[in-house]
Amino acid sequence: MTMSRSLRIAMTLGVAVMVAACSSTATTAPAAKKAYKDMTVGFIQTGSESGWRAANTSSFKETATADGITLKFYDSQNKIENQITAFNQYIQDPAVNVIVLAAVGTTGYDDVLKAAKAAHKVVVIEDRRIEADASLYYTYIGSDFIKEGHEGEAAMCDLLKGKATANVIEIGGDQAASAAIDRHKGFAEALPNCTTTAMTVLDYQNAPGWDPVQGKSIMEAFLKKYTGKIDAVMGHNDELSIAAIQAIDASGLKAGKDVQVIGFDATADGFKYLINGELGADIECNPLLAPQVYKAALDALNGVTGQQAWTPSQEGQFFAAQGATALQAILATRKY
Ligand code: GYE
Repeated sequence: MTMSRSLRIAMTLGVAVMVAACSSTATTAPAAKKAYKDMTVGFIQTGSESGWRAANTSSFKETATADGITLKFYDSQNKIENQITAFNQYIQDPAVNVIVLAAVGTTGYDDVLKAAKAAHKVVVIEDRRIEADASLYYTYIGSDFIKEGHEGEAAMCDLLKGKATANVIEIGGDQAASAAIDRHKGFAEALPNCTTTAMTVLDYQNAPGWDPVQGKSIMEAFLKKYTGKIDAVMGHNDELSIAAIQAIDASGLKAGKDVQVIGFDATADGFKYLINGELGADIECNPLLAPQVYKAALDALNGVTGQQAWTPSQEGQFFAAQGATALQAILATRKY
């Protein structure tokens, strides 16, 4: 029995239409949701310049182990050029699907950020802000250093109560770092807020790489240059404040009595000097950022959009005036 040619054509067309119909409505199975075990993170750390940095590094290593994340760690020795090298390394690495940057500086990252984006690598900025278009990375999780500067000024104002005028020395962190740039800016812009003491920043110098040894030499030089004129010191982190305290004590003055000192980070070492009264105030900066950073990276891998450009860290302040017992009790609860 022979089937008419037109009938065969009609049936073939019919089948084709059905197949097409099936394939168009057959939605492609949604990509399986990624989990932490699917993340390989290239983490570009600044270096190992402070107690805060050590706590930040531990947060990333310990959380990666706990969550089953593969972590490739890079210590940039506080050099921006090393961070660019690491970026290119991770961009070339097919296993790496997430790059996390703790930035040594604020600029110079645009090209590698664009290259990472073109290579479909998720990039999350942690700890320090950078000057790059937010479209070049998924999100930034880190502290409001300007606000910390404001809090430092308020703490210093309180410590200097009773003095009509006061000269402040500022020992800065690395001049390229947003943490140093913004703490300096925040402190300076808040000075007029102190109505009880007219505070003046007598002099300011940065310690390259946040090096406390250089911080101590800077303070020693200022103590010679401004003998009898220094009322207070603002160190940009605990190590630099402690270095200043050591130089003050070595000069025959007493930190916490003749010269008021404040710091930033509130690490265990900072608490030690709060407890002995030589450090008058310590503005906390939270290093335990890994859980938030990894969560954001996983969201990015799973195509979550509408994320905030910046998630400021939650932080507090601590004062010698709280007393040794209370500070000891707080210190006992802290991880770093
Ligand atoms: O204050 C300092 C570290 O970026 C918040 O960097 C961080 C700073 C911190 O070297 O101790």
